[in-house]
Amino acid sequence: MPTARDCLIVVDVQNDFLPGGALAVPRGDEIVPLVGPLAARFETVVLTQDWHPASHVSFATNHPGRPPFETIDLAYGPQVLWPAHCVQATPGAALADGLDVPHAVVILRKGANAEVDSYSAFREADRTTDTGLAALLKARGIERVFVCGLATDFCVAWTAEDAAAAGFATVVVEDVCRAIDLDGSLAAARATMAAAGVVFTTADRIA
Ligand code: VGL
Ligand code: ZN
Repeated sequence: MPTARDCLIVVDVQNDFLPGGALAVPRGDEIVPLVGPLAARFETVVLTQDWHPASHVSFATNHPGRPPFETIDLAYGPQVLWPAHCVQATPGAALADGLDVPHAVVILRKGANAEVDSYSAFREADRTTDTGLAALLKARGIERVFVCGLATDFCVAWTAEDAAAAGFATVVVEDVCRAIDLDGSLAAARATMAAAGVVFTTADRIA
């Protein structure tokens, strides 16, 4: 059973990442009803929301001639170009209907800087700009972070890796995640997470 020193981060369970959305994660809808019962076991729950301006650097539409899902090199490293998604205050950016976490204490919006992507809830893709989340969790006495949500191989993975790097014991609740799986990105993300000390579990094991 999670204690007061555990927290759950629910990553990007937003309309644009569900089937029919702008950047649909296959079977992403399946996790929506699983999040509420999982979150109910945690006193501290953080929701994240991908929250981009229309001019965001990760949107293929902002790179004329470049198709979505191609990778380009930016000053801070490789960047996958995505279909425009989770544009601030649009219906696609809204948290999914049926996401039932009334006791969430923080909704962290990320990716608002037009020039830098932010898969992780802890820092932007330049790997330097801190969101302040680690300090917030530490101030609340959190020592272990569980992560679930969308997508396993991007925002969940980067969030989990950064949680581990920030000194939290980090656990990914794998059955309450779904992946985009672009060119082997899921297997790569699993390996990178494991190398960072992240461990994996399933919701039924968090009694
Ligand atoms: C995500 C790609 C672009 C995610 C966000 O939530 O995993 N992936 N923006
Ligand atoms: Zn995004």
